[in-house]
Amino acid sequence: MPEGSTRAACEGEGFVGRPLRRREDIALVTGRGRFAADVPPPPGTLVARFLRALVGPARIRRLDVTAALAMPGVAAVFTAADLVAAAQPAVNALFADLPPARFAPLAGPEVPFAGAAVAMIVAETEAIADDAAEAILVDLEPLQATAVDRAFAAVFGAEGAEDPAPVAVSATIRHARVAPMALESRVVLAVPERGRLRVHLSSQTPHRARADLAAVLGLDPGAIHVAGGDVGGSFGVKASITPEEAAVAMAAWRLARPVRWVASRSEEFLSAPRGRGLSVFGRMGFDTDGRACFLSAAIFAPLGARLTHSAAVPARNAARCLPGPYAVPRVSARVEGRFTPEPAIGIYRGAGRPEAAILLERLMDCAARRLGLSPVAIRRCNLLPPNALPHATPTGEVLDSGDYPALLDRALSLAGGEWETLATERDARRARGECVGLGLACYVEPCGRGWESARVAITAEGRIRVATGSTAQGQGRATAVSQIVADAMRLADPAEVEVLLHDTDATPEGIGALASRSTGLGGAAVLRAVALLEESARKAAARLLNAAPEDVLPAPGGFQRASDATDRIGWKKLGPLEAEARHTATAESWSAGCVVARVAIDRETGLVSIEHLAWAEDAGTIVNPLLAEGQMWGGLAQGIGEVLGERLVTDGEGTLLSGSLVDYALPRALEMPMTACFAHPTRPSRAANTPVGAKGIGEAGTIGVPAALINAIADALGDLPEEISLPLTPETIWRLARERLHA
Ligand code: SMO
Repeated sequence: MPEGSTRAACEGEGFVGRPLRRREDIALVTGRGRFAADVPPPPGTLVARFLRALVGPARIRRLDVTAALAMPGVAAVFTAADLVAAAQPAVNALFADLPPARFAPLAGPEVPFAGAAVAMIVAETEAIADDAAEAILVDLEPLQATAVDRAFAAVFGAEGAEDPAPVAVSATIRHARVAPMALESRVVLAVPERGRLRVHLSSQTPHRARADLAAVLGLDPGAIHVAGGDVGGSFGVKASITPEEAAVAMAAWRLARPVRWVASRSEEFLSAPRGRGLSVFGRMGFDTDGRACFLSAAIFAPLGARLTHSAAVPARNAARCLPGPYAVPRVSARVEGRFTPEPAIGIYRGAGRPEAAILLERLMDCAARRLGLSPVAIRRCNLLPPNALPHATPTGEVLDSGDYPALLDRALSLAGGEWETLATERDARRARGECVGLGLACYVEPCGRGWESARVAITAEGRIRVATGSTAQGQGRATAVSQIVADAMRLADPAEVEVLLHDTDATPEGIGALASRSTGLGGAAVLRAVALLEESARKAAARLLNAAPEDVLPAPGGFQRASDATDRIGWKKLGPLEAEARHTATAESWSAGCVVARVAIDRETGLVSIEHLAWAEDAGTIVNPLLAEGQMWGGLAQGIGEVLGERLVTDGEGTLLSGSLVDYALPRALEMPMTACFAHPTRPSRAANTPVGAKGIGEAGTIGVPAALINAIADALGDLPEEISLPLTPETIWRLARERLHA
């Protein structure tokens, strides 16, 4: 295994800042996790199976389910006309006049893409459902993919930012569509009971799922219970419900029987929401000493055949994250999103931030080369200094805090020295015939918009119970929450805190585990709830201590009489008490970082090995350095996948060619860096939008790491063409190496 190292920031007196082991892990590594597929189906549960169109876009000429319906053990067969959404799930209205979601539980009579479900069989067993699917007669007439509809268009910054400049450079990056690869596939178990529908669902947004299911089923949200459990990764793909999930819930409600569906990996490839796919064009002007004077960009986002809740987010983030950590006086970024004949394309770890960072960092390197500056020199010349923050960017954002030049220095020192030293070592290896490269990237990462909720209770039995709508998708949220609560309540051990997540009946309304917001905003809601609880607890303590409330002070584990520190009472004796609070962030916080990558390329095979990654990241207060490091490893793995291998490939007829893990090049352990060093600043820039001080870190690995890697590959090859398509597969690199290095 590659080695990582982390140095904890802000270790204080309490539990926040300490590398506590994840309370989640013992159950997870001993097979006692409780994912949606682990929930025992009640007796009489039916299984759902989808029949999918083999071609698309298409029109259904004929769909005959009579034979399937007549088979023993088949409870129902539904087609599009049987399952019509009562209302459309909400789409985040980030742009004016966004069209409706175009959400249909089953496709028909038009089939928007190959792989869309055209019928759903609900049967007693899997085997019966499989046989019934074989018995369905479907005749599809392939349609030409016609002109695609525009869903939104907007301009960030001031139009016409381009001026004559002594030096102007351009870059085009075409991002592949990728499969956000959660280990746990989509799973639904829908159980009608006592006039309500209990839905076990693998989701990162349980309350949104409740609202969306209620809309689609035409029910009151109170009639839906999205029930709790572990979630095995989401990465954006589980941030709003998919047609299949809605279809299963509808079937259970209609039939008044529990229905269960566990998506196969193939179904995830064929129909789950996808990530990336953006095409990004940029042009940037510089004066002769390397100072940026303008940046103009155009960002095109394919959206698939329907809109996910956050469909507009990647394009919007890609635009508003420009011009990154740099001072650029004039910026304009045009964005456009279009419907396309394929599964929905939505948010995926980073969601537009990687696209912005990769574009900027390519442009910076191109300009440096043109001007004869080092990659470090051109960045030092343009990075916003700490005293310039908060800084209002030309695209309308406010970078709140951070020390970007210090992050650059820190990453260089982790990499082994000044750029010139690293370059000298590189050149010595080149002289020996090796193909090696160094790459640098600086980036910013917006986090934590909106609100979160929490409820803190002391039960009659003396248990301390925290429930938050800010859920988890595997990050270790319960561990982080218990640390925050233990400090706020002066507890001796975070294990005293029970944490409830991911259950719409057991937690107050929340947004969920996404957008690098959950520790900061969810933690803030928890702190507010604890503060409210403290008030009522103090009154209860006064009664029990026979003291006036003003004569009662906080003490370790509870309260004490001001005049006599030995006269104490613990929290657990004060129940039952309960407090609930919401935290609404008035602004966003911006994490930032810098990555230095060193790669070696095998000219014979085009294989890239990542020899070393040095990564300095400022994510504000680090609640738990182990959790932070886990997020950095996970993010960088996905960032590496995106640069070196991941790509959904379809043939000219829309048939998926990379529909399995044999053909889809997910990064493996061997592709991970040989060594990686992580550092957090000794004085992190606390987030101003939450009393926790935590910014986001979960998406950082997909932002800075890919940009640094691409620059390192460019350096190894002498340069990259102005237009590149990701991923840079071994074949691409082999061809480039032959062209550029006359091998
Ligand atoms: S792309 Mo994320 O789960 O906000």
